[in-house]
Amino acid sequence: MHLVDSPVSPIASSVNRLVVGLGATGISTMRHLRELGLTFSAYDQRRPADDDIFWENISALVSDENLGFKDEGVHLLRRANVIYLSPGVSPDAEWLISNVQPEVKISGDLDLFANAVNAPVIAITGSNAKSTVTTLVGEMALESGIKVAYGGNLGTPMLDLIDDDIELYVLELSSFQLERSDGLQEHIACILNLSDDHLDRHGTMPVYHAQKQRIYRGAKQAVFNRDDLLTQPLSRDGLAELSFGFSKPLDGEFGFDSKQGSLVVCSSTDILFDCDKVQLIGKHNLLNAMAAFAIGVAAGFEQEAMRRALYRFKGLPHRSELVEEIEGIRFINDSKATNVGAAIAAIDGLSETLHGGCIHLIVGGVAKGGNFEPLLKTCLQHKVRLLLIGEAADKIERQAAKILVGVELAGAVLLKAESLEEAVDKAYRKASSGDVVLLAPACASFDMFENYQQRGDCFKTAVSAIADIRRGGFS
Ligand code: UMA
Ligand code: ADP
Repeated sequence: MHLVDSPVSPIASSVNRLVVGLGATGISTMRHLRELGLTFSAYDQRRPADDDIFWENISALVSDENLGFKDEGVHLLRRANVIYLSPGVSPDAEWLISNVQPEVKISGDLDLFANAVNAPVIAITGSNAKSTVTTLVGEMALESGIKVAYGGNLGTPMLDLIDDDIELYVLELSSFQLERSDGLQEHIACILNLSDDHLDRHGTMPVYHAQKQRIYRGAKQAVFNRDDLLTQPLSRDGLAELSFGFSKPLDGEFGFDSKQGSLVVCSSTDILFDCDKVQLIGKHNLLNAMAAFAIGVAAGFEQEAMRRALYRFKGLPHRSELVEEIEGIRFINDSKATNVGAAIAAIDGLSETLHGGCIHLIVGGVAKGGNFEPLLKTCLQHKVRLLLIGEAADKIERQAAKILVGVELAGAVLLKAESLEEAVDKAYRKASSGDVVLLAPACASFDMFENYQQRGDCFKTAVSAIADIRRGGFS
């Protein structure tokens, strides 16, 4: 099985193409192949219910005999020479490997996208902050008057963005999308940060790191985080580089500085923006704004337009989102913190706004192979009380028992809750003015919720219920 550089040409008419995984990516891939006039079959391990909206989308795209599900569809796998694999399907899955020909080429929507577009592409990846930075870069481009389309892992499948009028594409790319791609050409590429994530799928950090590094293949310009060595391009042949980071910038770097007592972001000595005017919460988000600015400068956007877009950007829902302030306690929804690195960034980012207050951190869910020790160590550096929820609660408790040994507050530092509502309630009862109740679960949500949005909405509802009671004067 070949992930790259297969001798099979995907556009040859004799090729048996198969789209595997019929979610958002699979449907957009089929639409794209049809527009190119290419034939294909389609396969999914799960057969949607008869009344599922799926059937409305699919009937116009592929005939019944070229559509297969579960065991009845594996003959389609056996005859395929090129497979367009959806990001959620692992190329190492036993059911896939045991049914495909050894010479099959595994590809994905990114290769089709790279072949189809003529306009420049900005590609952004990282363990965290991809959606925030991609959206901000997209908004900055729009404000600069550029006809831009942005999406990818962010939501709109990249093949659905393609349009002849588009002058610039901004793509959020996941390790899953990069894993099965030969690379983009002529683009600006950025890795924002790298920490443990998706290790249940990639196995080890070096493998995950290698998948992320693929973003730099064929790029002209790399933008990376100089505080995070793993984001730096491993291969630097002919690649221009720009870095961003927390430190004061040297020549050609982006960083923080202080001007007349205010925190500013500079490139070398040029002031780019004033941090006080940014509406996003937390220093980690200022770093994200800096990364977006660095990408925008590399792409030649107008600086004044970038500032306008940045100053009005309030951030995406479920990312360090202030829900309510009740009796001086801020309730912040960071449900999108689905891994340990994100939760650490959320805590570190907030710490400067605390002025001695405590963070009541609601954490837990599906661990995805993550190790919570770095998060627990961060909790020790700040005043953090933990409220554990979901599947990972026992694992976190076990790791905490080792790390929090001897901590004076041990009994009060860690509480368990059966539900998110109960965790919010317990956190509120322990909190006092100046504290923050933070939902940053460091885990996926699937044990208790459909997705991170539903988890964030549940948090907001629980907080609103407390606010209503307080406003109504009940206790
Ligand atoms: N399927 C199988 N076998 C499997 C796994 C899945 O047959 O082993 C089938 C499912 O039955 C389903 C289809 O594949 O019908 C789903 O495919 P998919 O999981 O690739 O999902 P899509 O709907 O195509 O969404 C994907 C991304 N999902 C994943 O990477 C898991 C979306 O990112 C992305 O927005 C979308 O393409 C458009 O580009 C989501 C995500 O969670 C938000 N991404 C991860 C993340 O951000 O951490 C990487
Ligand atoms: P992604 O698309 O990579 O998941 P998002 O923009 O949706 O990125 O943000 C996800 C989470 O990442 C946020 O909820 C926050 O907890 C965390 N985060 C935001 N900025 C940073 C950063 N600079 N470094 C690490 N984690 C971050």
